[in-house]
Amino acid sequence: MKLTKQIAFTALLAVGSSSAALAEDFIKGKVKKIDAEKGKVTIIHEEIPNLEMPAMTMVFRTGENEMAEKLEPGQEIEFLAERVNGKLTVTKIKE
Ligand SMILES: [Cu+2]
Repeated sequence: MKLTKQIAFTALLAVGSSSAALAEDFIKGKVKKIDAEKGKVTIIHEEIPNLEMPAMTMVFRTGENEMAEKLEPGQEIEFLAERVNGKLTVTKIKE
């Protein structure tokens, strides 16, 4: 009985920590500048562990142009970034 509870608890912990890791994949940033025509956005971002990048201000490509159209300078966002064809790209913005 005690062992069963222990296993169940460990399983819960495993589920909890994997979803926490997913949540952490979102990077906090602030939009500085948008160039919707070129599909580029300048973001003041926090550290990006999956890209091994420290906090900085830089230009990202946007996956889709509608994404850039929804952004405004000064907007605080949480986003996902990946290297797409060698270019750093915002792939998702948390709504
Ligand atoms: Cu950067």
